[in-house]
Amino acid sequence: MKIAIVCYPTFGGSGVVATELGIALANRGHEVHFVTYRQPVRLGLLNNKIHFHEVHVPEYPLFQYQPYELALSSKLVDTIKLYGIELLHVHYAIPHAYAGYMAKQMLLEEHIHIPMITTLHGTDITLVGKHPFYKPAVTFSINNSDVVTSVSASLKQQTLDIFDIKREIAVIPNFIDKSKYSSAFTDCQRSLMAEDHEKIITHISNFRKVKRIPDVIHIFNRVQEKLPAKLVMVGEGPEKEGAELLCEELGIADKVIFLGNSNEIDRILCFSDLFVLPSESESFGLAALEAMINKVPVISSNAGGIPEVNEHGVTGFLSDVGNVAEMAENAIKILHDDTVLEKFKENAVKSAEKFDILEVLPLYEAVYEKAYNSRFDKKM
Ligand code: GMT
Repeated sequence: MKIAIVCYPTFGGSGVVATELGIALANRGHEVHFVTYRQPVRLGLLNNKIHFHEVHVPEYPLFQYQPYELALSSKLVDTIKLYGIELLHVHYAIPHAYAGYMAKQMLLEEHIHIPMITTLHGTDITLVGKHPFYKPAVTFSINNSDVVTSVSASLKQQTLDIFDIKREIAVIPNFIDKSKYSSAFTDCQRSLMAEDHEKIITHISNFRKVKRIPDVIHIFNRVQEKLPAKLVMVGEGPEKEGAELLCEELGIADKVIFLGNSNEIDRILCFSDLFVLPSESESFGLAALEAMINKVPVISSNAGGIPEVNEHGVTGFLSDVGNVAEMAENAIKILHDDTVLEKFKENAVKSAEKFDILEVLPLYEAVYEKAYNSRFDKKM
């Protein structure tokens, strides 16, 4: 099948999922066309099965805001016609589902029926999408998608609670590719980050408020009072500077390493002992799943879809949002004894394997087929 994928090309989870999905689809023989404003960060070499089409938004002084949706829907129309694309999969409702719907309508004028799958990722619903300024447009584009999927049962429920949804929502969880990890690294180069006797705690995110970055620092601060440890902070975002200051204030700056954005997540997770994700809201927590497949247990909040990924007492521990004292205690519970740590590591990887791409890809292929076969129906 020829599939166009629209996503954010950045380090955020939705872009990562869309990119990895596209690569997996191409490996299965589909022809995949990414349509976005920059080549997605996780997308490596392009080939005859993976194409990238850049959306250009020319600056025009009259516009205070450049019309990206307009440029995207025009680019979609052109790409779909030029390459004979059969199906459109948009990741993140805003503004991709809206632009996709406009492209669909323009193509219909030319008797081209292109089914659209919309995948909801989280903040497009729980933070941005529910804002009254966007809500009518988001509701409209969800209800006018041919198939809607959400990355967790929790996100599905939140979508139904917040919006007036008249469509079925299929839950298709995020995934990892376990074959990539079985032989990943023989030497993690742990010594570059910490002394042998120190434990390594890692946090990876886009450093937005919703990630509760100060909680990560406070949890680490409590842990390092009890056992020798380093904290590795990966990512960039508005909360980073405050986090650096907080480390100074707490006198732990020499134990915290801020790495910025990285394309070497697996290498970093390879030398990590524990992953911390205390988010205020999290539809799934792909970062936690990526940690788990790299044998890293997770200390997290119990927000949103995290409990669908991190199993309490098995792959790590869950606590109420903001309960840093309990999160620190649980972290110490895991880290203080190497036998306990080893058990949690084994459980983490075993549990993550349930989200292997081989299990999840057929779910997407099934909804693609359903959408494609009913493309002439008025409303599926
Ligand atoms: O976590 C973010 O802020 C980025 C955001 C995105 O849309 O890229 O991530 C969301 O989608 C990911 C992939 O489906 C999920 O794993 C994250 O949990 C979700 N983030 C939130 O719900 C806050």
